[in-house]
Amino acid sequence: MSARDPALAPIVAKVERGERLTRDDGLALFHSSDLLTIGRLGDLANRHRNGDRVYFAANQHINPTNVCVLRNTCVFCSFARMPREEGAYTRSLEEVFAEADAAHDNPTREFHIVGGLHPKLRLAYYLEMFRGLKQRHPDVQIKALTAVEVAHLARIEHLSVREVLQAMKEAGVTSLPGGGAEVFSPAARATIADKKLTGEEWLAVHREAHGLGIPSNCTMLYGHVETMEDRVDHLLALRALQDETGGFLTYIPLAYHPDHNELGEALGRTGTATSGCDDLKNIAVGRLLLDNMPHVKTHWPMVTPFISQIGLTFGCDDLEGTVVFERVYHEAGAGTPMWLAYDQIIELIRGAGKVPVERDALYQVVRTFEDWVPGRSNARPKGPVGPTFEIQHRARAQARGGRKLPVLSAVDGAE
Ligand code: V47
Repeated sequence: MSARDPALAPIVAKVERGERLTRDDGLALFHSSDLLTIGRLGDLANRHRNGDRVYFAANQHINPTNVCVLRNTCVFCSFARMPREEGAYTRSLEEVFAEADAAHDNPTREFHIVGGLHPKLRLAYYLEMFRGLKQRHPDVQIKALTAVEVAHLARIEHLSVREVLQAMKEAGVTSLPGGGAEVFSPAARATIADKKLTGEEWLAVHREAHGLGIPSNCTMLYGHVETMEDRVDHLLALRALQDETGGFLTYIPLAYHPDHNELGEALGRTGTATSGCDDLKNIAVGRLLLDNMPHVKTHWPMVTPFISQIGLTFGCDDLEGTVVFERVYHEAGAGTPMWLAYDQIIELIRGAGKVPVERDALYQVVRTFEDWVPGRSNARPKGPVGPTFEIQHRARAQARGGRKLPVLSAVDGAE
C-alpha cells in the first residue's frame, strides 16, 4: 500500500508487518490529512482480526436519573441536572421496569444502564433494579454503570470499588459500559471535568472489574480542548491496561456535541464540534493504536448513521445497536435519530459491503443473516419498537409531570 503523505510510509510498513505502533506513529497519524491511507490501514488491521463481520446488538438504553453531583463541573455534559433544577428526573424502580418491558415485544439482548451521580440513590436501588430486570427479562444481558458511577456508589456506601462491583455482578450485571473516561490528560480534564475521578482512578475501576471477571468497554471523548498528544496518550493508557488484563471488549470513540452545555458556549460552538474527517480518523487511529482491542464500535447517535457506515471500512467491526432511546447526546443537540430499527442496522452494514452479525453484550453470536431479504417482512424480525411506544412513553412521562423528552427525529415520523 502506498501513502500520499510520506510521513505515513513507515507506519504503512509497520501495519503491514503487524508491528505495534509507537506514540510518535500515533501523532503522525492524527496530524496527517491523508485520510484515505489512514482509513485503509484501519480497515487492514480490522480485517485481520474480524474479516468482513460487523457486529451489532439489539439494545435498549435506560437512564434511571439525570441528577448528578457533577452537574456544575462537567462542563461538556448537557444531560445532568441539579436535584431541583427544571428537567431533573429520577425514575422509580416500577418506572424503570415499565420502560424495560418494551423488551418483551422486541429482540432486545442488552440493557445499557447509565445515569447521573445522584447524591441519595443508594446501591440497594441499583441492585434491586438489576435483579428485577434479570427476573423479568432473563435473556437480556445487563451492561451497567460507568466507572464514575461505581466509584461514586463506593464512596457514598463507604465500600470498596471491589465490593460494589462484586455486588453488581451477583445482581446480574454482565459488563461495564465505557463512559466517563473522557480524556485522561490532567490538563484537559481540569478544564472539562474538574471534579470527576481522574484517569488513573477510571482505569483502576476497570482493572478491578476485569480482575473480578467483569469485562468492560472503553471510550475517548474527542473534539473539545484536547491536544493530539492527549488523544494518543489516552489510547496508549487503554492499550497498557488491556495488555495487563485483556478485559476490554470494545473501544468507542465519542464525538463531543457542544449544544446546551457550558463548554460549547465557552468555545462558541453550536451544532457539531467535530468534522466527518476527524470522526473517521478517530475510528481508524483508535483501531491502529489499540492493536490488542478485539472490537471498535462506532456510535451512530453521535456521528450520524452515514458516517458510522463509512466507519465500517475505516476500522470498525461494531455498529451501535437499536439504542431505544438515546438521551445523553440528544440533550447536547445531536440531530440523529433516537433509535434505529433492527432492519435499518442490517441495511447499513450490508450497504457497506459487510456481513452483519447480531451479538449479545459479550459478543456471542445471536444471529446471522444469510437468509435475510430486504423488504420481506416474514424474513426479518419485528423492529425493536414502533413510534407508538415512544409516543406512549412520552405521554406517560409528561402526564406524570416529568420532564419533556426530546423531540424525535424524522426517521420514525412520529411527530
Ligand atoms: O462519558 C456526555 C459522553 C459518555 C456529551 O460502552 C458526551 O457500549 C458528546 O460512554 N457530547 C457516555 N459526548 C456514553 C458512553 C457510551 C456510549 C455508547 C456505548 C457505550 C458502551 C458507552 O457520553 C460520557 C461522555 O463521554 N458525553 N456529554 C456531549 N455533550
